[in-house]
Amino acid sequence: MNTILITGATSGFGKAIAERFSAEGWNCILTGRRKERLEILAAELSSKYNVKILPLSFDVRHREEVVQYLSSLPEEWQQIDILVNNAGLALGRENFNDAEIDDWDTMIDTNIKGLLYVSKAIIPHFIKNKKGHIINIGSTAAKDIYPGGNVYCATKHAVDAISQSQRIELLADKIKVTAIHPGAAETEFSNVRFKGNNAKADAVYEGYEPLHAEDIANVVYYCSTLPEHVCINDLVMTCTAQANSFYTHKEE
Ligand code: NDP
Ligand code: 8X3
Repeated sequence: MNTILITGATSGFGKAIAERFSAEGWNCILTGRRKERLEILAAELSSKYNVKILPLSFDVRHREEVVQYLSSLPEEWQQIDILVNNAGLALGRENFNDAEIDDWDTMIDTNIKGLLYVSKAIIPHFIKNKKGHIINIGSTAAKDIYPGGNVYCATKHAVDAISQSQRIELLADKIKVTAIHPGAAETEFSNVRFKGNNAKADAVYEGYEPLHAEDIANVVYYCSTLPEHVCINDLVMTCTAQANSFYTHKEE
C-alpha cells in the first residue's frame, strides 16, 4: 500500500488531497496544528475508505517539533512515497510600508522555513528507499508580484527556487520534485489572510468561479501517478476566469 504525507491537512487543499488519496486506497500521514480537526478527519477517512491514517499535530514553524514528530516515525510509517509540502498562509495585503512585521515573520517561518524543516526530515527516508516524490505547493504568487503581495509573493518565489534546487540536487537519488502553482482558490486562505474579516474574504471570489480545493487535489493525484520515468516539474493552474495574478475576468 502507498503512503503520502500531507502538511496542512486540516483545511483547504491539504484536506482535499487527503480525501482524494484515501479514496484511492493510500495510507496518509496528515499534519496541522488543529489537533481536533485532524483527529476527526483521520477517523472519517479511515472508516470511509478502509485506509490507515496517522494524524500528527505540530507547528511546522517549530524546528524541534518537526524533528520530534517526523524523525521518529513508527517503522510501519517510514515507507513514504510522496511528501506534499502544502502548509502555508498569507497574512495581510497591505503595501510594504503599512504591512505588519509580525505577519512577515509568520509567513517566512511557515511558508519557507517550515517547508525546509519538513523536507529535511523526510528526504533521508526517500534516499534510503531510493524513491520518493516531493510536491511543493507554490502559487501564482511565485511567478508574479502584485501590489500588497510583497512578502507572501517572496515566500512563494522562495518555494519556486527551493523546488528547483531540490530537483537538481536530488536528481541522482531518483527523487521527483514537482511544484504546483495554483491561482485563486476558495478555501480558508482569504479568511486567514484578512484575519477573520469574512466579508473581505468572500469578496475575493465574487463575480467568477475560482478553483476549488478538489481541483488542486486532482492535479496532485495526476502528477503523483505518472510512470516512474515521468515528472511534472512545474505546473501553473488557474480557474478559467484568471490569467495570472493581475488579470481575472469578473462578471458584474
Ligand atoms: P487553508 O487556510 O485552507 O489551509 C492552510 C493549511 O495550512 C491548514 O491546514 C493549516 O492548518 C496549515 N498551516 C498553516 N500554518 C501552519 C503551521 N504553522 N503549522 C502547521 N500547519 C499550518 O489554505 P489553502 O488550503 O488554500 O492553502 C494551502 C497552501 O496553498 C498554502 O501554502 C497557500 O499559500 C497555497 N495557495 C493557496 C491558494 C488559494 O488561493 N487558496 C492559491 C495558491 C497557493 P492549521 O491551521 O490547523 O495548522
Ligand atoms: C494565493 C493566491 O493570488 O492570493 O497564493 O496570491 S494569491
